[in-house]
Amino acid sequence: MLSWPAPLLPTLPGTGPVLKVHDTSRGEVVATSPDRTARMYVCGITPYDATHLGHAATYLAFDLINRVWRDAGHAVHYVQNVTDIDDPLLDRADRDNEDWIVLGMRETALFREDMTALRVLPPEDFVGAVESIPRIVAHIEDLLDEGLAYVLDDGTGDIYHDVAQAPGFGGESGYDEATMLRFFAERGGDPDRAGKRQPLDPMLWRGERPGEPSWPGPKGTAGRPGWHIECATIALDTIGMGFDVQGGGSDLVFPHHEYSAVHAEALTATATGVKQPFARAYVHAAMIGLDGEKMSKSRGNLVFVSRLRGDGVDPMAVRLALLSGHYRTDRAWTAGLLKVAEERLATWRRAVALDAGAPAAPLLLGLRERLADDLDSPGAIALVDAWAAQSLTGGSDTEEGAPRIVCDAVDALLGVSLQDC
Ligand code: 5CA
Ligand code: ZN
Repeated sequence: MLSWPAPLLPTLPGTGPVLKVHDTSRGEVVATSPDRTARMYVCGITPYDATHLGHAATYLAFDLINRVWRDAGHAVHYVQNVTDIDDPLLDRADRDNEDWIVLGMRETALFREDMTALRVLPPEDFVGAVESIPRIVAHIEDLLDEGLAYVLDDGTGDIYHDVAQAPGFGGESGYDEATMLRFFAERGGDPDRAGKRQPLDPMLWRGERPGEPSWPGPKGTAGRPGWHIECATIALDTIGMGFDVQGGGSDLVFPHHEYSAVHAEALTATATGVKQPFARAYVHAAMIGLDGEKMSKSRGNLVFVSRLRGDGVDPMAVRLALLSGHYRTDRAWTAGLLKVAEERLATWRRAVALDAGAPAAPLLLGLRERLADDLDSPGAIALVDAWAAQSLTGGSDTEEGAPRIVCDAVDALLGVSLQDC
């Protein structure tokens, strides 16, 4: 589907260092080692409601990865999906007596607008689940042919992946079975369903149900795709196996990213005989909360990006507020956070409007170093604060033209446009 327009990305003098990020599967910060073109897949929205600040924070974290890689001289093949068919979409459309397709299209359009306003670099491939169904079906047929998937024997036509035959299962999350069972039950799985070979087998295909949309399915059946095979298929179709970063919020560590990896690894081993990891690193952004709870559509405790925009809040202040916390720290959204960000933005803008300021080169070095070190955005912001304070105070150690370079650096690396500089 249509992506969104790219913001201008200023070119900076020199190049940045190698990016290190935290990989969930190894449980440590690791150096990324992309080819000339880095490859990243980030799990996209389920468009049944507007983009809230939790979604935004997650996409901003991966936007920093994109920016740091580009600054290090890489091209970036960035892919994001849209889960434009799934239970929540149908439930919401039903509740509001609305067409689920129109609901999905409207919320996806609003998401594009929010991402554009937040200056998030767009994915090269922005791919919907529905448009991917023929390829998802082909993949499920491959798994059935190899005896790695099975049709449930209860007349529903539902198809499951037999995880007992998936040797890499558990490798992404590192969770033990009890933890997997708990998250599986909490996050849309069906451990207790009768007729499954193992409680942790995930659904690949849901057979046609009355009143639900359906498409031609594996082996001449009808129905709709499961969630994990959607992301496995879209990633395989666009950037293939062994890509550099698989991303999403920490709520996707299990089951979603575990199963996407297991599906893709089984498919590739079947097709090529070679066992290959799905991604080189699994990167997870922490949860944004409000009033002590995770911000989520199902809890209804949401602050929407579009609502803040509608209230006249500068999207660059929203961006700065979200980046003022580290992406791996669960944190709360507060009005105070936004106020601090608005003040900071005003200070930075005053500083970059000067003709001369504190030297730019040490700041650029510091910014690059902080962001390449597991996306230390709070550390990077503190450096710009110090530079702005020093520049606004004046003094002898000022450099003609430094504010211009800092303006570009803050734009290119943090994605914060300071305008008119
Ligand atoms: N469509 C699936 C992924 S394939 C999905 O999880 N959609 S979503 O709309 O629920 O979430 C979109 C992205 O935002 C996911 O990466 C999710 O992990 C992340 N996310 C959801 N809630 C929060 C939150 N409160 N804080 C941070 N990130 C969040
Ligand atoms: Zn996904």
